[in-house]
Amino acid sequence: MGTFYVTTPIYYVNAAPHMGHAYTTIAADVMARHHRQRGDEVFFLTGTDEHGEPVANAAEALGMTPQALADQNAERFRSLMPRLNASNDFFIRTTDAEHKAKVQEVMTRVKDNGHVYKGHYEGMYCPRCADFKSDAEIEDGDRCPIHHIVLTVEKEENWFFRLSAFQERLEQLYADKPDWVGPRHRANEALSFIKGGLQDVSLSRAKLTWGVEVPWDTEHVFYVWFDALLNYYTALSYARPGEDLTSTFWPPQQQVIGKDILKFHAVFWPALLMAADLPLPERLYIHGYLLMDGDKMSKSLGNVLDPFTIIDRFGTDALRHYVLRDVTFGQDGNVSTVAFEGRYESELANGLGNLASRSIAMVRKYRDGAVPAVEPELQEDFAGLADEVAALVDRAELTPALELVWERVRRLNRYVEETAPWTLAKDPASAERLDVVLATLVEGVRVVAVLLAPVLPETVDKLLAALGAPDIAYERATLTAGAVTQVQALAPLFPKDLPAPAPAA
Ligand code: ME8
Repeated sequence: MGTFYVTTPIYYVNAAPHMGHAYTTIAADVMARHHRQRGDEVFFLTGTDEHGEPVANAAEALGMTPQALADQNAERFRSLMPRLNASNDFFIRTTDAEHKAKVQEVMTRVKDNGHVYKGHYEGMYCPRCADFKSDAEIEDGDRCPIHHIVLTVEKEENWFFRLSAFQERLEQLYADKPDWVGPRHRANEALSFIKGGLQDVSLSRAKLTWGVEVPWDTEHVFYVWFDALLNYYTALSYARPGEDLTSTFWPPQQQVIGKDILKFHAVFWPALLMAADLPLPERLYIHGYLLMDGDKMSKSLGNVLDPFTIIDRFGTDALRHYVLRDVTFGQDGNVSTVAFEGRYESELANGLGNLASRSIAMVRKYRDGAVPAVEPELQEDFAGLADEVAALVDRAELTPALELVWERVRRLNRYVEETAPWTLAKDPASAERLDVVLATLVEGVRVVAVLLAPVLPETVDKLLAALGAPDIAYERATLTAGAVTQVQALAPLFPKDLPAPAPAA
């Protein structure tokens, strides 16, 4: 048992939340819930990134002030969290006064440590990424590789962060701790970027833009990425009123991001922390893109699968399960309503839902709801399962971890077919055998439920309530005699006769 601090990126408020944002949040939430089960003291942070050109430009286009747009859209992100059943301990907004003051404090230390100077810069810039692109990154001569828009040429006189000075220390970091970034190919990608030669990066913008004031030069605001990255650190100092959690939770055990922001998190971020004399995060995990029709889902590309629509129709758990199950976490993968409905039916309704309802129904029918206190079978199939799942989650391998559990769901459904309790029930001589089968089923369902609690929190609540065994502490994830003594009726966990989808607007 220890502490577990997990973060998502903070999302831009220039657009409404979409499935990509839901995806990262769900993944981090699963890790947070899993660690709470293991008895760790958990802090789970998410929030919104509210400064910089992406927001200022979007506000201007809408005829709003940046603050008004930020307030409006931050609220949409904040209200996404309970709808996803995200158990975040805090929601940071980079316009919070406490965040801004702490950014100024840390950046002043970076400057005092000698890592900041005034200089000139000219380069190709993407206003949507708020990022200068190196020659190797530029697509078709003048376009952003992510947004495919024409880059602008920007010339600046401003403050610079001496990133180049961290080249060796960063190479050493990757040599000493090759696992600090996962999956492995992303660590290699970051390392090759570093080995390609690091240039100093602009740290401030002239004050025309919307951001945190540079304390030693009030004509400037910090370049949004410096302000944004530091959220992971600043939040701990004011998330809990009257208490500073920094010494309890810093550094994070796990940060989760999408591959679009790898460079910032796997290169700039450790360098910035080194420059500020702060300990580095233990692990950064970089997941892939959810794709629709092979392209990255994003508001600006207009190809968005709406999480709210799915939640309204199928429930939160179905969405949580689908995104982690259908796309291997860490890789890119297509998502579609057809694939979603397929998984819902086969794994949730027919797989887990059917297993749970028939197991409980049989105990009620043949034993009046009383579960025989006998040693369950299938011990071998469940031996070591909880430890294997925990080891995978520790490496952020969420999809294989889920697969291990679903193997047991399938095993239990096969067990029902093999043992045919309805036949045993007809023969009084088979009463003892039926006791074992029923105890095995109920106990197997309980263990599966405990392991699925981080992914399907609502479903597991209902299921464990029906089993009268609500405890999801991780050590409860082993088959034991007598863990469940009496079952209650269970309404279908995943109804098949769902309301028709709402007509397209
Ligand atoms: O980049 N598939 O914010 P953002 C999977 N504010 N994940 C996706 C996705 C997709 N199609 N689209 C978005 C920013 N994401 C900065 C971050 S952090 C200090 C600052 C997820 O609103 C994924 O986690 O553009 C990605 O990294 C993040 O949303 C980008 O969110």
